[in-house]
Amino acid sequence: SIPENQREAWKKYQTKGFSTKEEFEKDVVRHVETTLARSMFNCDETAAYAAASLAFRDRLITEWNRTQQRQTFTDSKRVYYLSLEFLMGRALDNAMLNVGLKNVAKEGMSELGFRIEDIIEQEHDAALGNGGLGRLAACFLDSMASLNYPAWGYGLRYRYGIFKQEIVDGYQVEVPDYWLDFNPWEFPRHDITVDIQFYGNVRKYQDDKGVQTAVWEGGEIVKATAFDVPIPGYSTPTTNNLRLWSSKAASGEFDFQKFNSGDYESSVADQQRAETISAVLYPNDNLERGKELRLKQQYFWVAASLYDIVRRFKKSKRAWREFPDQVAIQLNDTHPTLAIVELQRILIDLEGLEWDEAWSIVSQTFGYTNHTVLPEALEKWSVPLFQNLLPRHLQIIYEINLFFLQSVERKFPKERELLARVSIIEESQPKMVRMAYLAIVGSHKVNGVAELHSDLIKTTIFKDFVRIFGPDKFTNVTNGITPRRWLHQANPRLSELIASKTGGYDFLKDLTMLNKLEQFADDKEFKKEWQEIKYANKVRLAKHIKATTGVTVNPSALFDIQVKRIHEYKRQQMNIFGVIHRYLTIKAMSPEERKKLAPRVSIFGGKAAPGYWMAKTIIHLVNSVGAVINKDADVGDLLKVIFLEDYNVSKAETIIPASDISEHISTAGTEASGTSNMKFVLNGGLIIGTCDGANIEITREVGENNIFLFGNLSEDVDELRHAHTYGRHELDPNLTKVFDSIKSGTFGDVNSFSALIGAIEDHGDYYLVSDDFLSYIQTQDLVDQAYKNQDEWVSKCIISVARMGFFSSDRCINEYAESIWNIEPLTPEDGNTSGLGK
Ligand code: RUG
Repeated sequence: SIPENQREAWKKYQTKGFSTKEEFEKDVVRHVETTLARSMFNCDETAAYAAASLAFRDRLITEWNRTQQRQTFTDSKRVYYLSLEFLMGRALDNAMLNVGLKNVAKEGMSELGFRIEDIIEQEHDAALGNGGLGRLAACFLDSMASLNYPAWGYGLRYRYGIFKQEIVDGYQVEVPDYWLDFNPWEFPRHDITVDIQFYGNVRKYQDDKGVQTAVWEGGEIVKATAFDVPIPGYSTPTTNNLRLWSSKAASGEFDFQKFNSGDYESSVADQQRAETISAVLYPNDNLERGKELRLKQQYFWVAASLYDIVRRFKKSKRAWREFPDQVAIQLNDTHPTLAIVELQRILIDLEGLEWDEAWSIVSQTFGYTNHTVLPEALEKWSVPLFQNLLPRHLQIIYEINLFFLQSVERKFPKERELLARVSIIEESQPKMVRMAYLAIVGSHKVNGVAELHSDLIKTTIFKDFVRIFGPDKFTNVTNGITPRRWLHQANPRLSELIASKTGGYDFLKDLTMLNKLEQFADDKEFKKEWQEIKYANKVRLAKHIKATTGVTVNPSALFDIQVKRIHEYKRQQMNIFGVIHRYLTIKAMSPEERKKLAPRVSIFGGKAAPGYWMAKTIIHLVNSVGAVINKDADVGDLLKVIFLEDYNVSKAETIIPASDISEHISTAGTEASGTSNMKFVLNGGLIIGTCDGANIEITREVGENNIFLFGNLSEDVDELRHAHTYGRHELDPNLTKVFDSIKSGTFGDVNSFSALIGAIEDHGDYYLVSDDFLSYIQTQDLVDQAYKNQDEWVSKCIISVARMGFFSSDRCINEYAESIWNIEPLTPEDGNTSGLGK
């Protein structure tokens, strides 16, 4: 306990952070002059960004401390969100808006001689993720803090996030993204470290009472160090924590003995090997490659996180059986599944609990979110690799499997094949550990991320498990997005207009309030303002296009956008084939017909995994088509094709508000949810899409008249694929014409694109491009017609935005909290921090 006089002194000098413009300026100047050792004479925009960020960081960390104290003091149940990816984007703008001091900062910076917009642009995206899965985790952090949930994120602090994409001669080139050069948003916690063990072997021995104990010995130790990133809630003092782990050699800096003996190279080898673990994010989206380093990353991160979680729980001195009342852990996909095994290991090997008691605690603690049904994305690890890297964990997995299979056998005694089907160990050559099955067996709830997806996992990949555990274990939580970043930050003018009609900015905390907009769907004045905002956003994007590609696009044209990871299942190839079809159609049109056509700009963006050759070919084709069409004076403004380099979160904030129509055109049943579909509609754009993922629920909310749906349904996919395999596959004639033009060399070297065409013509058209092509181009014609009637179009957009309330990640987090985590918000008034330290 702290004596009263000391307490007073602490309180008196407690950091509070600025709240007025003057205080802000004072903090900025202090940081420029002391932290950065510069002055007004050499403070450039980078230094100004750094100082402004540090001023905000000071504020955040004060609230961060209070939030953590409140959570500890009230001893409330916490949720831990384990994700290998957090695609955070930029922090400064978000922090300014969430704490409600952007105007203060804007005026303050202006008095110091800087434009806030230029300062924001200095920040490097924190790009610790590939795509939807990582961005979802970032939206969840924002919602958990905004709703005052006691929640922590745990991840890896990659030295290199997702690579930077450059387009050179139409091809993707990957460049390393060293984002940590200067990062004012993280706090290194050199005092919070965990030793993580790898390799070695397991010795079993019996004590005097005949109890068997396993000891994991030998091998290699790597040190995990914590780096904390404050996560400010919107319009609340709650500031949560994202803890990222960084790896270092446990033995210190380097081997001095080797160094002294002149063996310089191997003196640093241990250090380098250890640092490799958190060095780089695997750049695959929806693909697992089974590399040892990836498994090492997974164990390193979950072991450090669990050590931390258990250490925090043990401070409360509660009995172990209370663990699930205090701790909920959500597994973002199967990447953190080892956490299940690690907790069981801690409880039985280190804490001495009986297997059954331990297992009951473990399985009540975890929830597992599945994000894909694609077979290539379902994680499996080879047993020999596991045996070598994590020998004790493999034993525990075998034991978990044994008890699980015994229970299945008791329930379904006559079904031998069922046992093989659901076994966590696949009897292949080599044997494999099926991580999704382990995640299901070790969790109390399993959820999919959109209704169709959650139904599909129950009827396909996890069908047997529904029989075994019953349907209640499986649930759906449809994804959501944070309206703070994806409306207020990305589209401030639209946010302001909405606020003017809905009674202030409360809609950012309760997105269902958007429904008040529906009454303005026919309001002339309102529609005019709405259109002006969209146009201004398109002008902003047109400028970006000009600056980055040199191509001039007309902001009055229909902006048709598909930005997301490049993947065959997402079907960017169908989009570009559609563009070629449009080009050929325009070329064949009379001048009179051309006059009736709505000019279009087809915009693509997204990264291909470096080893995904077909995806890279799609990028090459888009660029090759653009190079021809954009130079064709005969076509002029009627059609332009743009590939935007290096799509990332901050670019998305410029691109998404500028869309008229966006494309979400995956083969039905393949896109688990999609979240950019929600972002585009929230920003007043319409969608052309398939009946897939969250498109289905978006349709239900906005109404069928306000979305352009096309294509085969997921229930027809198997039959169509079967038909292709057995030779009844006739290509759509429109697509054949497109292929003919590519084959004739219209878009450059024919051979470059032969695999792309071959996949459809000769190899079964797995993604059903040909089957959906006619429906796609016909629906694009409907888009053209609809766009010509601007008055109706704008009404559709307003009605759609008004009905998007459901897709807030706040709704989503409340569902997780209630139906999976069983946690309550801890609002700042709840926590009486005055007795802290007593
Ligand atoms: O592909 C899915 C998206 O459909 C989904 O919206 C997103 C968030 O739930 O997750 C994506 N995903 C799935 N990313 N990686 C995987 C498989 O590991």
